[in-house]
Amino acid sequence: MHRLRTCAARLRPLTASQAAAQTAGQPRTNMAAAATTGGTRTFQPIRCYTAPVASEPFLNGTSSNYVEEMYFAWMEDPKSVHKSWDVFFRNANAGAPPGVAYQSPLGLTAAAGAALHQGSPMVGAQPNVEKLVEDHLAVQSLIRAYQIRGHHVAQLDPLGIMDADLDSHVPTDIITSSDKLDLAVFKDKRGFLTVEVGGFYGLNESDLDKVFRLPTTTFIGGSETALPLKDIIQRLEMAYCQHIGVEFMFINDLEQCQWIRQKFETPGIMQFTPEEKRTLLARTVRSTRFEEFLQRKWSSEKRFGLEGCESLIPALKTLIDNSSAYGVENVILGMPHRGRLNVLANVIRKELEQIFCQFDSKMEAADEGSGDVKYHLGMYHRRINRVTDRNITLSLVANPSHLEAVDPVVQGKCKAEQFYCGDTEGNRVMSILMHGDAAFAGQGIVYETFVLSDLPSYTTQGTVHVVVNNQIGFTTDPRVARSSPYPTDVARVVNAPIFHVNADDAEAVMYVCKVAAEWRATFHKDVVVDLVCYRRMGHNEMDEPMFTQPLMYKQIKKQKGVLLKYAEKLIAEGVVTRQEYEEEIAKYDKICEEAYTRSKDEKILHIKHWLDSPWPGFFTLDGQPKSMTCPSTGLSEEDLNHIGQVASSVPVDDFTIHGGLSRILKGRGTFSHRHHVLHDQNVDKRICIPMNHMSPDQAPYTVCNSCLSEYGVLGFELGFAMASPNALVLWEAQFGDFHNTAQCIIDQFICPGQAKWVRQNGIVLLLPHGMEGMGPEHSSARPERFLQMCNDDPDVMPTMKEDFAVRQLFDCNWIVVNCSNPANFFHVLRRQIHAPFRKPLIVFTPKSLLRHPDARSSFDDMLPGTEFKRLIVEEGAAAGNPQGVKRVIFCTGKVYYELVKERKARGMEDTVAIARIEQLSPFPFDLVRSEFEKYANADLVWCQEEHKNQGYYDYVKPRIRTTIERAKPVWYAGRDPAAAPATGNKNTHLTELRRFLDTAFGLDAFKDQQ
Ligand SMILES: Cc1ncc(C[n+]2csc(CCOP(=O)(O)OP(=O)(O)O)c2C)c(N)n1
Ligand SMILES: [Mg+2]
Repeated sequence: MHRLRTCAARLRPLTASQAAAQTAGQPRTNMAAAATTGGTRTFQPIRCYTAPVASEPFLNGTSSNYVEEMYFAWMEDPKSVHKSWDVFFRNANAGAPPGVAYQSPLGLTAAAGAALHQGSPMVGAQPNVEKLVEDHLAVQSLIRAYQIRGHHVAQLDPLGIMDADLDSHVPTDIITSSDKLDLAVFKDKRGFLTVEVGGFYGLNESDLDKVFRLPTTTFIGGSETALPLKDIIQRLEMAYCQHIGVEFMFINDLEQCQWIRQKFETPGIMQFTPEEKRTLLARTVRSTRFEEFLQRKWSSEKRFGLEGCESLIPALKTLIDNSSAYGVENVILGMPHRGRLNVLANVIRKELEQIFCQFDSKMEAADEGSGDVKYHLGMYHRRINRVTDRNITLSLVANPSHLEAVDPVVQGKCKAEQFYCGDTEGNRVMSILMHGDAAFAGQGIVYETFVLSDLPSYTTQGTVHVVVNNQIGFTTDPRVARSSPYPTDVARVVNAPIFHVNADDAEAVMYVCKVAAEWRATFHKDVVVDLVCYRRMGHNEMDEPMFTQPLMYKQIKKQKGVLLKYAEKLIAEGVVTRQEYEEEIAKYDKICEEAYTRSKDEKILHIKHWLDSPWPGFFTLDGQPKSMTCPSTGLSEEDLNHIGQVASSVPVDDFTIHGGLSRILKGRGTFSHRHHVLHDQNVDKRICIPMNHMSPDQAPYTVCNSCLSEYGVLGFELGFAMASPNALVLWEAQFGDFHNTAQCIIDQFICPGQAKWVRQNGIVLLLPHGMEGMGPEHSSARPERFLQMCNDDPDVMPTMKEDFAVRQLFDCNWIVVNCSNPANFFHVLRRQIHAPFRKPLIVFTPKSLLRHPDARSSFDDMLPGTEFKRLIVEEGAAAGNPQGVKRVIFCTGKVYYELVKERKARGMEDTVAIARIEQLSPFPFDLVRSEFEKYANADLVWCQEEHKNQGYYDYVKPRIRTTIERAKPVWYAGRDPAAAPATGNKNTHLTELRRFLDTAFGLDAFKDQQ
């Protein structure tokens, strides 16, 4: 009923065409079409205007039918209704706001009555300041409406069939130049009366010529401070409703909003020199003809072509040129499959023959490893930027199929490059991330990456995001693929401006990219360029899109490509001649043909030519480690003492630390990671990292808290570690259990990264692990999963050579350890950097062992000459008399201490030997064998605290069997198989522990199984 009340105040007869349009359902018309046909805009049928409902007290409840009847009668003949209704409908028609339209018949003065008879509306008869103010406010609101919602009306879809925001309605508060400002009324489905636009502000046709003062929050005036309403509308349309849709009004910073308004509202701001236009055309030629060339030569090969979004190439080049002009020297790019080969060829400038030869299925691989498909490989290239004449390094980070997974990796690498060149402001190094529309909207890692964007330890000072928004994801229509209007809405969370642009308008694309580069250089914040385009072919070139998108593809078949459109425009403008255009095409086609001929000479594929992050000087020239030895990882006592002293001191003056922490630093408590950073108890955010006070020439030591993300943060750290072999990068999961929300980084990058992309990586994962009765989600870092992905062969006893231990490391895909004492942890971390190559290191780290009195090491175990122990042999009584030993228990990690305690309690020190496998993978075949051979009369048990289908058992058992040539069984003592990693019940936990310790020390426990 409120709808009736508020709308009835603005009644006006419908024109025939309006009435027809409204019954037909109100889609948003294409404005260009509306303008050319002279048609009026149509509107969403149901709109609720919130005017004061009590203003027209007689319009309530059941009176609506009566009012309608009166209204329609009045339309036919104003004299057929009572004077009071006549006054009301006339005033409403004239734009009187709710509450003013109605006047009591008793209040009708003679003058007013006379005025009515002359047909002058009341509001017109009383020109007053109030109306002036109201109209100005209305115009101000209108300007603001364009700034906020103009993008909903912009013509973004090159196909003209879908709305980029998935909503065909025009916002009620936007008046366009094709609108009739006269008010209109119609009945909606529920019988309510509602009105058309214009009425929203109480403006009408006669106001169009009135001049309004412009607020300071608009730049549409250029040098003028006031404009007629019709010019205001037209300029707002030019700024916000053509081929660019700007979404920015959610940014809560006035300066930034003003900056954007100025870039898009200033009349005539989008101007290009003929030179710029010709460059743009040449770039579009390259982009387009590259795909056409591939299609001609390899029509049945997958390449995930760029057809329909050829503007991506000039877009990226514009971003890079402009960023280079602002001082950027190094750009790290991440992108999915779509148009990747084109980006490699035309943006990064990979030699074309290197790209073409990859289509030859008979190419032999020169490098070890499994390699990857051509549209996943990375690339690094340093060259001169032709436009700015400055050096620029471009690297495209290799990525897996898993969409968006590379985003945080790119950010990490970018951060590292900034770090190594001291670029704290991000003036010299930047990242560009490309996205598909479906993936950008759907993948959570996109959000996780955005969340990192402004955090002190993770910011890269602004990323430019470019979305290839072809309005489809494989076969999925966006209307069932996302809940947000645009695929880019996720970026709003960090206040990034979003520039939607119709990718068939080459100059509009170039313009938004210029602005995006300038935005990043000015504010050092993220920005999104949304290239609204289409996909001319199927998802890949083999796919038939008509099966699933028949209507869209009917339109696509008719669609002229961007190159042709732009060439025709420039020819018409006289910027190029048809002949010049054709010569440009012929020139590039020739380049492709010649490269194609050369590509046939390429017989061997070198994946290392596709490295995204070279490590100059780290390897020999042919990419091999400089040695196959690893020096001792010990340190002198003096150094150890010094480090210990500084690390447990407060090396700055006037710094108050927590009393409890003083106790810990004096060695009377457990030191843990949180104690690396000291927080002043009196000054907010004042911190001190003692490890940075070791010596003047030390390497910087960074400890960072991160946002609560595993996928994003681990990806970031991996990217950081990728940039250089000389940093030790460690990522710790709060509990090992949580690493699996970063599973994609582990499965797609860390485990197989070197095999796929030849790039090594020395990242360290610290995963707290141990069964301590803390329930199913705080107990297991899932060793079984990491071990299952190790590439060493369980059934082959390796040949033992002198350098076996290092060579084994060199051959593995990652190292998995569980250190049972601090010295071994110390050594394994130092080995990461002392080794002549890099491998990821997975460490199951202790929890209760941090406080365990026996889990200690003396300096002796860390002095020069000492090193990481892959296996710690039995050193107690049993070792003194091996013949008397009845059982050898192999184990790893914390359970060792439970076993030792139990053995002591049972008085079995002479009969049971316990050996700790500290490096699970690569497996220490040699050391296990010698430990086994030492105890000739012993049976052999693998003991673990984890469940049988978890932990290490499935990994170690076949390897121990291979080592001992299956001479004896490998018995199992541990928890039974289970679905969950641990019980949540403390008693059950202890009962399970007791049970498997009984098995481990019951010398008859396996009798029945023999
Ligand atoms: C995480 C993930 N899930 C699913 C897929 C399978 N897949 C490959 S391409 C694609 C569609 C991607 O659509 P969009 O992001 O819009 O990119 P477009 O191919 O349209 O350029 C899908 C679902 C994938 N590669 N990665
Ligand atoms: Mg898509």
